[in-house]
Amino acid sequence: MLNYLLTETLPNGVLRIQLHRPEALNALNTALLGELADTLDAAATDDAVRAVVISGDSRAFAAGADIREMADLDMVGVMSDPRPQRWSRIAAFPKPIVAAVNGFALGGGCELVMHADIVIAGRDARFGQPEIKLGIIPGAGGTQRLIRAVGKSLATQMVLTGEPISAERACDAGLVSELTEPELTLERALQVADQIAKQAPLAVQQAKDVLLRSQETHLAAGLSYERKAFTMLAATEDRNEGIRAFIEKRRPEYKGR
Ligand code: DAK
Repeated sequence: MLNYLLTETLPNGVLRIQLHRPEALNALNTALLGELADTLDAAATDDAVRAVVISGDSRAFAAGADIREMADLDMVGVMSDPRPQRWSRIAAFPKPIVAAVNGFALGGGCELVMHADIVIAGRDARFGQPEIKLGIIPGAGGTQRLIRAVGKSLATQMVLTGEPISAERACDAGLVSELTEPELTLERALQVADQIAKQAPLAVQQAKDVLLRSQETHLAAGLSYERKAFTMLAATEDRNEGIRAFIEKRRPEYKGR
């Protein structure tokens, strides 16, 4: 049973996940993070799911890790904290995730945004890593992924001052791919996910994998990785179907094979 998430798999293959802990601005407590990791693990092997949309509500995507929960952890507690493992499972999810962000995306909330592959944000969204104001630093990839998303100077300013940036700034910097009016954020994210869900699933997963690889490797290794993935896809039925459908001027029917 899920206590902190609302989920629904739509007929088009899009799994909608809404973070639902409104009394704490969707702060990511350990239980919520566990539910999210479990839900994504199950979706990874569910052929009915081809893309995922994660949203919060109008006030917050997520205001970070649960600060009250963190208060009780000493160093030994942090060392045996189950949360890093849950974050790793979220990061390993092989299908595309679109984040629909309104309101606050702070700390772990901003880090969850950066675990998404595409970010659609309402003009009211605010992105920040305020951990420094609590005497800590980002703990779920915020230093490493933010610098790759927005560049060194802005990432350093955000992490060292803790001050959030506007949705517009986040879009200009590359953290967000599209801005919308706040009431349309989810709808637009669902549209983007629907477009992805219509593509050949194996090609989509390979593309995600290769794109992410670019953040971890140098160009020659990345290009070699891309070539191998491209070659492997030549063995799929969907690749033949996609090309045949183009030539026959019809819509492809992908089977994920
Ligand atoms: N944790 C727990 N409760 C939170 C919360 C949070 N992060 N953020 C908000 N809330 C709760 C508030 O306490 C309040 O609860 P009540 O007092 O009503 O019971 C309710 O949500 C509404 O919040 P406010 O009354 O504060 O609402 P405002 O509109 O006045 O202010 C705000 C909104 C977002 C500016 C403010 O709530 C705020 O500053 N929140 C804290 C933001 C923050 O500092 N976030 C970073 C947390 S540290 C790790 C991985 C990751 C992390 C750590 C470890 N490992 C893998 C080990 C991540 C760390 C963080 O994210």
